[in-house]
Amino acid sequence: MGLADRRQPGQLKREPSARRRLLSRQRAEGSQKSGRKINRGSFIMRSLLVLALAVTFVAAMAGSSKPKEYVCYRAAGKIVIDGKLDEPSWRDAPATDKFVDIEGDIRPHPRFTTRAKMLWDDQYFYIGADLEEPHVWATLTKRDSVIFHDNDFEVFIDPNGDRDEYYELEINALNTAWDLFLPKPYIDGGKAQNSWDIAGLKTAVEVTGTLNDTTDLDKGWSVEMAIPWKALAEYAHKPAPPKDGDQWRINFSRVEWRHEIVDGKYSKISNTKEDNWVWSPQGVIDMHRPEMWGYVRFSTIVNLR
Ligand SMILES: [Ca+2]
Ligand SMILES: [Ca+2]
Ligand SMILES: [Ca+2]
Ligand SMILES: [Ca+2]
Repeated sequence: MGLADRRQPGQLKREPSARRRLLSRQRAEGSQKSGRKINRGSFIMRSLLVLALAVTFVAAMAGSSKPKEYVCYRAAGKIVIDGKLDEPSWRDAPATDKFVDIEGDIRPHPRFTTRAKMLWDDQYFYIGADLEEPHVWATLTKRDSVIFHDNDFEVFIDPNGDRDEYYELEINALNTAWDLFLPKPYIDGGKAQNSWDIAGLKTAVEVTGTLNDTTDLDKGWSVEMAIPWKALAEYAHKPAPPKDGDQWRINFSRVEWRHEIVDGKYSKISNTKEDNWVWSPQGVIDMHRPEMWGYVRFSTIVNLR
């Protein structure tokens, strides 16, 4: 999801509808009481009460999108980047909460489960993800293609959490990567630098099922990545590798398109919007709001059973 503008129209449409729901609720509350004789004082009191309820409602909505948190432990031994998250360190690494809709709890729960894990050592920041998916398919094979045009898994990293100078990495089930650097978010006039590559990046995908085969149902796919600290250090303005207890801002997203099968091949249903499922809800259909991302706290503890 590199392009913010493809999501902003949806956001603009939805916000007024939330306001409409609130207003109609207030009107409904008012009409239930319209039969009673009321004096001016109680009308003002009731208005204040409605206002207080509205403020509480808005505060509750804001509270529901509190950024997620994750403790990233050190890896014990070698992590082989083969797409299989079967090393002991992965086995014992905590899984994130299940991903939710990018807008949070106001939208339906994702149709398929997604969870991520993180690990680190002196050389790499490791990210693993499991994506439930009955139809694993992908088409893009060229590095730095617009990968979210396929179903994908996406990583966003802002080491010092200042909203500027952050990294994005997207990958599809063919293990094609799109890595880019954002000097600042699109809404602040930022322009993506696709030519920025993560030097030494290692990624792999494991499909549990069959890729691009429409005749069966799959279990899903998993992603395994090793991102060199050396590459992340470039615009980190923080130690990379991190120190014990350091916190970075990070979020993960998964783009999922509705498909149909045409002549035995997967194809996107035209004029349908993609689903965006994320770890830490953004509240709006835009991943490029780094202030909404989750927190990863790095620990020097090796967390093995
Ligand atoms: Ca592995
Ligand atoms: Ca930054
Ligand atoms: Ca690139
Ligand atoms: Ca298949």
